[in-house]
Amino acid sequence: MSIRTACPYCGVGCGVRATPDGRSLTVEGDADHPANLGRLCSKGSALGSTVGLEGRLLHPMIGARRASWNEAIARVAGRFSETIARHGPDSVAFYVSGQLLTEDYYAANKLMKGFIGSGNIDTNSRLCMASAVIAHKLAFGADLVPGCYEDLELADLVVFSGHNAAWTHPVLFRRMEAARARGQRHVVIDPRRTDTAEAADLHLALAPQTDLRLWNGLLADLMRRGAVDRAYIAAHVAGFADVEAELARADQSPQAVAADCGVPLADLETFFRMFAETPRTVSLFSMGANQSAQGVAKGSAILNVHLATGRIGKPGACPFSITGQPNAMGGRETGGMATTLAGHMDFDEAARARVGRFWGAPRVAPAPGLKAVDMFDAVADGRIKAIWIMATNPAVSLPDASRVRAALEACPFVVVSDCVADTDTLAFAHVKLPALAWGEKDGTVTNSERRISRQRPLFAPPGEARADWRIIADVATAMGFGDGFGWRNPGQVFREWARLSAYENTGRVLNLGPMAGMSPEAYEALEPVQWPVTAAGGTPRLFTDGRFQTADGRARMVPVAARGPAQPATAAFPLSLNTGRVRDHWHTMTRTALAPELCRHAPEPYVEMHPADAGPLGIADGALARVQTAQGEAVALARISDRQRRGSIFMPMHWTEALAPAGRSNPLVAAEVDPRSGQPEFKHTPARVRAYRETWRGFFLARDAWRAPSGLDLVWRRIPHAACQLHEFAGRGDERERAALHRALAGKPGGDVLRFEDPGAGSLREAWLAGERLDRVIFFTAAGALPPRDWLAELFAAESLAAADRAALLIGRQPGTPSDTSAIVCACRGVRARRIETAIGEGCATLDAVAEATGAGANCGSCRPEIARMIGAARGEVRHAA
Ligand SMILES: Nc1nc2c(c(=O)[nH]1)N[C@H]1C(S)=C(S)[C@@H](COP(=O)(O)OP(=O)(O)OC[C@H]3O[C@@H](n4cnc5c(=O)[nH]c(N)nc54)[C@H](O)[C@@H]3O)O[C@H]1N2
Ligand SMILES: Nc1nc2c(c(=O)[nH]1)N[C@H]1C(S)=C(S)[C@@H](COP(=O)(O)OP(=O)(O)OC[C@H]3O[C@@H](n4cnc5c(=O)[nH]c(N)nc54)[C@H](O)[C@@H]3O)O[C@H]1N2
Ligand code: SF4
Ligand SMILES: [Mo]
Repeated sequence: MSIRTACPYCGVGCGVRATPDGRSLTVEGDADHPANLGRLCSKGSALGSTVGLEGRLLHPMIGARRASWNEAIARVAGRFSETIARHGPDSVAFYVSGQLLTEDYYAANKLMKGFIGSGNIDTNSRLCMASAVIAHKLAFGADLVPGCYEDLELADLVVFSGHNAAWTHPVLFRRMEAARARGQRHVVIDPRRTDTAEAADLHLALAPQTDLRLWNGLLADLMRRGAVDRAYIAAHVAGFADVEAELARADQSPQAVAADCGVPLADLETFFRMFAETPRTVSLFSMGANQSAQGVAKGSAILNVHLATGRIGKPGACPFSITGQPNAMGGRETGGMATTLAGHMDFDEAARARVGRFWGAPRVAPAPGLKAVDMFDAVADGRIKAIWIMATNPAVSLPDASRVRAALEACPFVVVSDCVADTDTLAFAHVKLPALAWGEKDGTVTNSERRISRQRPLFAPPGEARADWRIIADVATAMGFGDGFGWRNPGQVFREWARLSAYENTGRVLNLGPMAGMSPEAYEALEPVQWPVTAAGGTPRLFTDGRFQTADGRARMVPVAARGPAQPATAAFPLSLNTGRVRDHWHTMTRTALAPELCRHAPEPYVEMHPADAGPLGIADGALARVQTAQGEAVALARISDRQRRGSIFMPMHWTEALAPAGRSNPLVAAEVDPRSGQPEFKHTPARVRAYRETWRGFFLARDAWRAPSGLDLVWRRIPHAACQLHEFAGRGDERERAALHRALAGKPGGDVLRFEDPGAGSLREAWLAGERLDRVIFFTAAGALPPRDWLAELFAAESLAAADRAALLIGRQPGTPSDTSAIVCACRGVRARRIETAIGEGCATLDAVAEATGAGANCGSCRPEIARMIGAARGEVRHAA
């Protein structure tokens, strides 16, 4: 029987129909869910591969030993209470996550801000949405996302501002691709030519951090053309004159703007004209806007343009800050951010009194708490002495990650709630608390369009894992706050939250009032609904009447001036390091690395750079490169591509100590933040690149995951395969290092060993057998070539090794015709680039023809933009040749 639930990954919030069978699962898109109407992307489609119990944290741990829940709860409550008693409420903190459910978020916020009495609860949404939140508050009076997904289909023009939707919100992108086939046009503003840009009508590859200049220039141009909506402004907007005056301070001519943004004048003028002529315009903005030391201003500049043209609250017209995590929005609603109290209320006296009354809270936090980066600074300098981290991996994902690790190392008391047993952050935990994972959790999430959906349990709780809200309530009770935390199920938490949203609500748009009286059965059966919820149901679009949540009902335009990045490039660090996401991985890979099919598209850490930057450095495509900043160094595979803007390099954020210790991006990223939102400038850190120049390299295949042997200077990357783990390595040492590595990997002798050594070439091939099965393989070489890994990886699936394979192992060459080792483009069907190129060469000229011939792109469609690019490239070549 299938159960309707919601995908745990991105903020699209797709509905999933899941059919559990024991501990396994088949999934399909929920055709009745309004977010996806049956579609799923590569990550959603692979959910079934991620729900096994291997690697799960299933019991509480104190230090290295297993503990009972009673003991673990008592320890956490005791240490928090003692710390508060001795050093005050602000000496403790919670760092939480947009991957918690609304019920969890509500409970955590209530405990910290109502009962402990500190504002020190912040969420990883600080790294993600904080700038947009402030921009919304400034413009609309509250953190309100005006539009809905339907607007993305009704729009005639969609502007993607720092948003690689093709990879990060694939199902929404599918919906917009369909609209594009009906005539919708796309403009992408991004320094990189992403797959989103590749597919667009116009790509403005602007210089990093010049968005403000661009959006201000657009507004000035709209004013010059008389394309602003004077009637709308007169009726509904304040601050227009101030913005006009601010714009007049700089040269807003298209020539000057194009020069400063580093884009061709003709393209800029095309964009300005398209925007002016298209009333139904949606401007999507994401991390390229938010993750900036001027993130709030970037958001304001976009909102200004929409307010000045009255393109808001209308079908197909709105500014649209898209959320990243499945429940980033839920955290913003309940008060997961240190800067809001709860339910879109701030820390003014009236709100504090109201929330205090509602909660029956003894000591409501008097003021906002520390924002994420400041919070970890306070951990580092000892102001915070106990921290509880839930559902996030800050040792990987915060900027200047080495500093964050040092802070956690020095912190007297670190508690981590997670569902897996081994994350970079758990390594610092004094107490580890096992949380329920997706598929076990029960509650609600809110997606990018304010739509509340149920995540429903598919499996019984494994081991001793507990729901996050319940762990929080248990700790609160042990701290003596039992009265406020006596819930028995998530429905009770939700109803209390809905009641708070409606409590003394005389103008807060965020209102779930009618849901407060829901029966348990109605909560169980809840259909997706968009807040605000009225007796008539949900609300797709806000501000349709031109009234905003300000005292006078008018929206505010906010003057913003263009400026450069927080840290300009220098002679020592001339490049701009940009970081972000790949198509098939989710953040710190604790879940997507469980699905081998999601590890094929981008198997290991890379740094993408323009040929003109790589050439003079002697860095070839596929070579290892060292990326250095003032904060640290990483080593990653160089990808040389003109899709990268000259002077700017890109690294994915995903790799961790567990998977690729040298390939982590965040030890490089400077902790510069937007002064108002506290959001880090993840998209720009001055950097340089050097060739790594390894003296030897190799790989190691084993049935289990291995960490890099300690004490060796290695670049080590683990790549999960279906039947084994591939570990790639390279080093710069001599034969003694090679011998030490060999000793570390060879382990105890025993079983059959196949071995070939060529000391002259510094080469070694060795395979260990356990019975008839292949158990481990090591290959390394100082000079020669290495064989295809996929061939060897597949040998691990065999029950017994054939004689031909044994011989081939020793020769180090795959028998028969060499297999295709080009990159996998289609994760669902495992189709490689070469196969697709061949099909295109044989006459497949459309996406459908390629899908028909190869299967690529026929399932989730996440790879369709890339295949379209390949078709385009092939066409270009033909034209070139002719
Ligand atoms: N596959 C996948 N999807 C995800 C996630 C994931 O981990 N994996 N995570 C989810 C989460 S939490 C989030 S927040 C979203 C993020 O979704 P996106 O915001 O789409 O993702 P990013 O890759 O972080 O950054 C977007 C783009 O900003 C561009 N950019 C960099 N600097 C600038 C600049 O100065 N100006 C402009 N205009 N653009 C710039 C980058 O080149 C990049 O292409 O994705 C969500 N979806
Ligand atoms: N360089 C760079 N860094 C970035 C970004 C970037 O663009 N560039 N983007 C930033 C952004 S936008 C984001 S959102 C962050 C994301 O960064 P993180 O939040 O650190 O990344 P995740 O891997 O999603 O971490 C979630 C953790 O929670 C666990 N978990 C999952 N579900 C549950 C649950 O229900 N309960 C509990 N208790 N645990 C659970 C997972 O196993 C995992 O360990 O990264 C930020 N860091
Ligand atoms: S787009 Fe993909 S990752 Fe995002 S919610 Fe839908 S299926 Fe999940
Ligand atoms: Mo995010």
